[in-house]
Amino acid sequence: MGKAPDRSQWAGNFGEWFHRVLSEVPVYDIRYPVKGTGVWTPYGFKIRKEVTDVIREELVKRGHEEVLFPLLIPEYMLKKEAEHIRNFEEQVFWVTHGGTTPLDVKLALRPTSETAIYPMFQLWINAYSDLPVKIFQIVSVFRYETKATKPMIRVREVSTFKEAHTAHATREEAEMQVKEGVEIYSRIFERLGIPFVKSVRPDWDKFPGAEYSVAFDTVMPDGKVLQIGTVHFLGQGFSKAFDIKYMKADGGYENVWQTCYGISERVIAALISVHGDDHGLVLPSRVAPIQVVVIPIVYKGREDEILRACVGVAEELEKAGFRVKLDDRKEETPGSKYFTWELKGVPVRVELGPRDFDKGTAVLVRRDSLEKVTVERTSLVEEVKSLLERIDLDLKERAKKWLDEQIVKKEDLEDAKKVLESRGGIVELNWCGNVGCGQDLEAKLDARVLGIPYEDSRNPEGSCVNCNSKANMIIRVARSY
Ligand code: P5A
Ligand code: ZN
Repeated sequence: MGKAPDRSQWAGNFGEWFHRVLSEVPVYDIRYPVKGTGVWTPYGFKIRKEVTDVIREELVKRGHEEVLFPLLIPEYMLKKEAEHIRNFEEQVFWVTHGGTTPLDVKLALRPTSETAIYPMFQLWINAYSDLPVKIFQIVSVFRYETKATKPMIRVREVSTFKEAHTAHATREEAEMQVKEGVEIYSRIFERLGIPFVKSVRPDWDKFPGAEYSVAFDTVMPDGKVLQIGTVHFLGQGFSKAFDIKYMKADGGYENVWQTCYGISERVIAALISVHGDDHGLVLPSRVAPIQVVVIPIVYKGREDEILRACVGVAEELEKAGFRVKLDDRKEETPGSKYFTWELKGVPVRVELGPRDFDKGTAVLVRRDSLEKVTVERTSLVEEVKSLLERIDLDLKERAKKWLDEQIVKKEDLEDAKKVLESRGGIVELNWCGNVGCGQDLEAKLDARVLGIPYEDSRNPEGSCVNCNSKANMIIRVARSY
C-alpha cells in the first residue's frame, strides 16, 4: 500500500486495490479452486462476525427470530411460484445423485429460501393469533452467476446471506413491515457508516415474485453503484402458490400477506471500500476485531519498564471493555508494527516510549487521519473512548459527504451520459414513468435504472429527458456492479 491516506488515488485502480486489501490483510482468500467462492480468513471471519452481530441485533430488537432451514429444496417446491422459478431457473445449482444413484427428485441448492420456508409457513400458520411471523436466517445460498464473478460482490456461494421472511394478516400490516425492513437496514448501514440511497426498483427489475422492491444502493470508489440490500413486498403471490392461509374472525380463510428482505457479504465489501485508503483497511470501532493496539517504543536499557507499562495500559483498556492487542514482538521495529496494524484497519494505536513514561503520558494515533495526540496516562481510557466515537462519526460523515457528491441532477440526456462516462455515480433525471421509455433510457445511457427515490416528495417540473412528454417522477440511473 502507498504512502499518505488518500482516497483520490483509487479511481483508476479500485478493483486492484480491493483485491490487494483482501489478500494482504488478509480478509478473504480467492485462491480456492471453485469459481465464485472465497475463504474467510481468521481476521476476515472476525470482521464478518461483528457485522452479522450488528445485523442480528437490529433484527432481534424488532421482534425477528432466528431459524435455520435446510440447504436443499426439492424441484417441485422450487417450481411452485411461476414468476420466481422463471427468473431463477438459469441460476440454480442442482444435486442430481446420491453417490452413483440418480435421485428420484432433483434437489436444488437454495438460491434464496422463499420456496423452502413458505411450505413450512403453510404448516405453522392457521389462526390469526399465529400472525405476524417474522423470522430470519444467515446462511449460504448458491447462484450460478453468469456475469463476471467478483470477490464478495458477485459470488456463486453467497456465504453471508441474511434473509428475513415475514407473514401478516393484512396488506396494510405487510406494507408497514416493508417500512420496518427499510428502517432496520438503514440503521444497520448507519451503524457501519455506509452511506446509501433508497430506490423503488422499476417493475422490470424487481425481485421475482414481488409486487415491488425497495433497494439500497451505495457508490463504490470507482463510481459504480452496488446494491447492498433489498426489501420486497410480496403481496399474496407466494401465499397463494403455497396455500398459506389463516382463519379470520368470521370463520372464513384469507391468504397471508408477505415480505422478505436480504443483505449479503456485499455489505462487508462496501464497508471495506467506502472507508479504506492507500494504507489498507479503515474499520469503524464496532466491527474492528482489534480496536486498540498498544506499541511499546523501546530504548536500550529501558525495555523492561516500558514493556511493563504497556502491559498495564493494555490491561486497563481491556478491563474497560475494548478489544486490545499488545504488540510486544521484539524482532519488529515500531515502524513495521505501524504498517501491520494500519493495514488491518485498527482504529486507534497507543504508542508509549521513555519520554511518555517519564511524563506520565501516551500518544494516540487515529487510523483514519493518522493524526497524533498526547494524552495523560490517567485519563487514557476516557480519551480512547471519545477518540473511537469521534473516528466512527467522522468516518460516517466523510463517507456520507462523498456519496452526496456522487449524486447529480441532470436535465439533459447528453449531460447525463457524460457524467456516467467520466465519473460514474448516480444521475437523477425527470422521467415520464413509461416502461418502454425507461428501458430505452437504459440502452441509450448504457446504464441501469435504479428506480425512483423511496419516500421522496420531490415533484419534477418539466418534461421527460428521453421522450419529452410530461415528467411525472424523478428517476435514478447509474452504471452498476
Ligand atoms: C430477499 C431475501 C432476495 O433474495 N429473498 C430473501 C430476497 N433478494 S435479492 O435481492 O436477490 O438478494 C438480496 C441481496 O443479496 C445480495 N446478493 C449478492 N451478494 C453477493 N453475491 C451475489 N451473487 C448476490 N446476489 C444477491 C444483494 O445485495 C441483494 O440485494
Ligand atoms: Zn419518457
